[in-house]
Parts: sequence; structure tokens; C-alpha cells
Amino acid sequence: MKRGVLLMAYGAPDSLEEVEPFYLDIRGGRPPTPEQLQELIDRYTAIGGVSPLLDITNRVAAALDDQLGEGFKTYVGMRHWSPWIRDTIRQMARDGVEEAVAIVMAPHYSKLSIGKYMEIVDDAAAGLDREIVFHKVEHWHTQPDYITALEVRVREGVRRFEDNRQPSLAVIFSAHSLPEKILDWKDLYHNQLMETSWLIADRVNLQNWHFAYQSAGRTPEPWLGPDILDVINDLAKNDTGSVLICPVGFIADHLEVLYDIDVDAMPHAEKLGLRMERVRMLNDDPMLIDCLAKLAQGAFLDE
Ligand code: FEC
Repeated sequence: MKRGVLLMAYGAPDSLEEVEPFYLDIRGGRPPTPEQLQELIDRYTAIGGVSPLLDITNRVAAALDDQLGEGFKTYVGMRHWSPWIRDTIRQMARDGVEEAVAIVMAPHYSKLSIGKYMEIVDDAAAGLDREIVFHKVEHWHTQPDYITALEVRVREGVRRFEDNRQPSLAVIFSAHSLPEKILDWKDLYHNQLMETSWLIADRVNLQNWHFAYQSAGRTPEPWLGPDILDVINDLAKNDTGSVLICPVGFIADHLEVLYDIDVDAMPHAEKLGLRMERVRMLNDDPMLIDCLAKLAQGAFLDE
């Protein structure tokens, strides 16, 4: 029997011309205003015109495929752009895959995040002529290789400040904000993010660490906070000399990291007199590949 691994990520436009239809898909078909569209095009332009997200996800998939070896085939599907998850699932069926594991390149569960990816998987699987049984990894925010990989990244980040004898370093763990209404649903997202952050802070023995949300939508409804810029403002008022950001809710380099942290938050912190650095994203780090391989193998063993 052929076993498939479906690795899913957010998706990113391949060119500036594709920003508008991509944005339309994210917004569930509601057209953005011309100002909103221009602002998004400007953000992509500021990171060089294209996001590296698909390229990185393909590299992760290739490394995972190598590591899993015979008997497994790894596929990539994107939530908001091509290769679309539904097309990839059709390809898996054409290839004769009968059983597969679905993993999102985001470790923390929310009904609005991993939950949505899994809805797409269910819909696509329901439309197939031949059945694929999907095992779903709903979250992996405490997976030991993932935690160790982040621990290594944070230690490396902290060392950058020790070289310069920076005394008062604060570490901010950050993740994508979501509408506050998820708290009414008892969504797991916030608690899982705090759990990951606690685990890493404990491993590295951080004395001064904070959690913040970033990249909140520009809509009238309330979004989860505190916002990263507010946390940076507070730190600047409280004698903190330097800040290390660890975007714990993301795996790869992409727009929300390369723009929202590097282009937006970093100069903001520097204007306030703070030295700010960001940990390197995991991307296709071998420890992440170990983590994903164990998740895939474990999913087949569990069920
Ligand atoms: O590099 C790239 O081109 C893609 C970067 C990208 C990632 C990403 C991850 C997450 N998002 C999450 C939630 C939301 C919600 C909305 C929303 C909107 C956007 C927009 C862009 C965008 N997101 Fe995203 N997200 C990325 C990019 N995201 C661009 C549209 C402009 C903007 O608002 O900034 C609001 C939707 C709406 O308006 O209805 C909610 C979550 C994640 C982390 C999990 C994951 O990776 O899937 C949660 C990467």
C-alpha cells in the first residue's frame, strides 16, 4: 500500500500580479479596497517581490521524503495558492496513495488555522473517486525535536547579545494574531502558544521573556493581543536595552516574518533605542525534518 505525506502551508503569490487573486482567496472572496491591495503589494515589494515560503516548503518536503525513504511519498499543498491542497490530493489519488498523513507547517491548533486546513483536506478527500484515509496531525507544539530546534535557535540568538555585553535582554515569543472571538470557543491556540514559549524559556533559563501577537488583521473586530509593537514600546520604557524576537508560531521565512518583524518591528524598536534581533527561522533545519518524520511515522502507528 502506498503511503503519502501531505505537507501543507499558507501559500504565497508567485509574482506581484498574483497578489490580488491571492488576497481575494484569503479574504474568502471579499475584494480588498485599492488602498489595502496596494499596501499588500508594497509589503511584497519590500521583501523582494516574492515570498520564499513555497520554495522552503518544497525543500522541507524533499528532505522529509529522503528521510522517510521507501514506502512513503511526500506532497506539498497550499491553503491559499498553488499548488492548491485539493489539486495535490487529486494527484495523490492518481498516484495510488491509499493512506496518508496530513501535517500543517504550523505547530499550534486553532479552528481558524490548522482546523481550516483539515476542512480543506476533508472536502477534497470526499470528492475523490478512490478513497484516501487521512490521519491528521492536529498540533505538534510540544514535539521534542521542534522544542530542541527552537531552543538551539534561541540560545544562538542570545549569544549574539552576549558578544556585545548587552545587559538587559528581553526575549519576545510571537505568533500570528487571530480574532479574539476564538477565546469564546475555548480554542487551544493561545494556551498551546504559551506552552511552547514556557518550554523554551525554561530550557534556556530566560529570566525576562514575553509573549506577543503580531500581524493582526486590519478589521474592526478585536484581535488577540498584546500586539508586538506595544510590548516593544513597554520594554523601551522599562530600561530594556535589547530584544530578541522568536516568532514561535511560524516555521519558515515568509512575509509575516520578513516584513512584519524585519521591516516593520525592527526599525520601530531601533527608533526607541533598543537593539533588536530575530532568531533564524527553522526552515529546512534537520531537526525540523526529524520532527516531521516522527510525526508522520507516529500518525501511521497510532491509528
Ligand atoms: O509569505 C507569504 O506570502 C505568506 C505569508 C503568510 C503566512 C500566514 C500565516 C498565518 N495567517 C494566519 C491568519 C490570518 C488571518 C488573516 C490573515 C491574512 C493574511 C494576509 C496575508 C497573510 N495573511 Fe495570514 N499569513 C500570511 C499572509 N492571516 C498576506 C492578508 C493581508 C493581511 O491581513 O495582512 C485575515 C483574513 C481575513 O482578512 O479574513 C486570520 C495564521 C497563520 C499561521 C498559520 C499558518 O501558517 O497557516 C493563523 C505564513
